[in-house]
Amino acid sequence: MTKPVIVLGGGGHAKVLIAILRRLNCRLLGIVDPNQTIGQLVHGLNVLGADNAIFDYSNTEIELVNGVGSLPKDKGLRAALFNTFNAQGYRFKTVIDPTALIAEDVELSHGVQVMTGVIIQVGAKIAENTILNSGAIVEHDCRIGRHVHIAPGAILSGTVNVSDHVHIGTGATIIQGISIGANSIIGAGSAITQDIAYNQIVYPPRPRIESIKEQ
Ligand code: JB2
Repeated sequence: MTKPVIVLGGGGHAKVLIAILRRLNCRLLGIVDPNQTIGQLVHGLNVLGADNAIFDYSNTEIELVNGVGSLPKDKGLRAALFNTFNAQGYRFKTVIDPTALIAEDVELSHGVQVMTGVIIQVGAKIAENTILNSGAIVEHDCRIGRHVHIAPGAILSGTVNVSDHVHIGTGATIIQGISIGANSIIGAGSAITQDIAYNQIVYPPRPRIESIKEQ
């Protein structure tokens, strides 16, 4: 039987995860968030307190869901929460939206979050605490590291290698066989056709914007 769940964080990412967890009929104990008031309802769940409220439950009786998301330059908290509670023996639930299409042999480590409409093709391996956000496509034999965020609608062609702590922005496209070095940020809408080293930021071309002349 699946264990009851506590969600860390009460913001936008948590809201989407809670909707998925409800579709999966998970038993939700509440939210922990240092910036919310104990007893308040957030996304329909009771706020249990700050993160130390987790210790009211043993690591064998509950699972955690990391509802703190990540932004390109603000990825540290999500990874830190995962590492802290993982080191205390708590297990982070692997969340898979029922609409995701996942090939049979795909390997998902614990705490991976596969959001609505994601496609993961044969031979892909996704490491812990990574988010594959709504509508992302991860093609065959990709390797995705830990604490990665693949934002909505991003497309990774076959055999792409993504190292730890990478952010791949909304709608970015990575062609086959490319490697993205750890901690790098691929801007939304980028088309990546060459390897990207460690700790780089890729800025895509900006759209040109002009006012429409009055007739
Ligand atoms: O130490 C903490 C802590 N610090 C801030 N522990 C816990 N458990 N929660 C913490 N928080 C809470 O995280 C904040 O009080 C807030 O409720 C939440 C962050 O919410 P926000 O909506 O700002 O961001 P997010 O992480 O849910 O979503 C980001 O990442 C997603 C993947 C957003 O950029 C989304 O647009 C994006 N889809």
